[in-house]
Amino acid sequence: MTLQVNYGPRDALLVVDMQNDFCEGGALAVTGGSALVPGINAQIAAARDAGALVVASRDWHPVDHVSFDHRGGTWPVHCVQDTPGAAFHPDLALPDDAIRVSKATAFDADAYSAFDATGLGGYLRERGIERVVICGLALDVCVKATAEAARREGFTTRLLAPLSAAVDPGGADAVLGELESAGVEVVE
Ligand code: VGL
Ligand code: ZN
Repeated sequence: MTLQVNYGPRDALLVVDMQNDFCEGGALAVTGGSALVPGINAQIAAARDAGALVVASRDWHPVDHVSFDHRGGTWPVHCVQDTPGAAFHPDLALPDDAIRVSKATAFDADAYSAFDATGLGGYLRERGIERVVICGLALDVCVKATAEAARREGFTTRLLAPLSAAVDPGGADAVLGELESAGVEVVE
């Protein structure tokens, strides 16, 4: 599926958490995760050709992070800093000059949005970015939180729904509805 987005220099493509642990075979695998890679690579290439900024976030937890179930959290151990599971998917074609944003790096706090305690919003404004185009994983967790935060930060926000997948696929339609209500332009 080729999604036509007319990128320009005031756009940022924000690829959320395309990491091994969220893809098939990973610790917190999202069904359909790996299959998103070719389509996301096409968006990266289109964004880059048009002079848009390419940003990739990654979930980047310390060992014994508060979100892990053995610490009373909700998730299995995943995306531990510098482990293979935390690495970007090997086929993700991230240019060398793409901006990498690590989130949820504190022992005692989780963060689902790529804007949460990262300074990303201010950085994008400094770069003159007005619109954020979002894809990646997981639709019902970090993609949702990131899209909502992008709106709150004042960016025009577009979600490329076919280039995202949910931990709970049954809840995906409800998530898309909530995002539309929050002012996110959802491309289906
Ligand atoms: C995520 C669960 C836990 C995500 C991160 O990136 O969607 N999901 N941590
Ligand atoms: Zn996490």
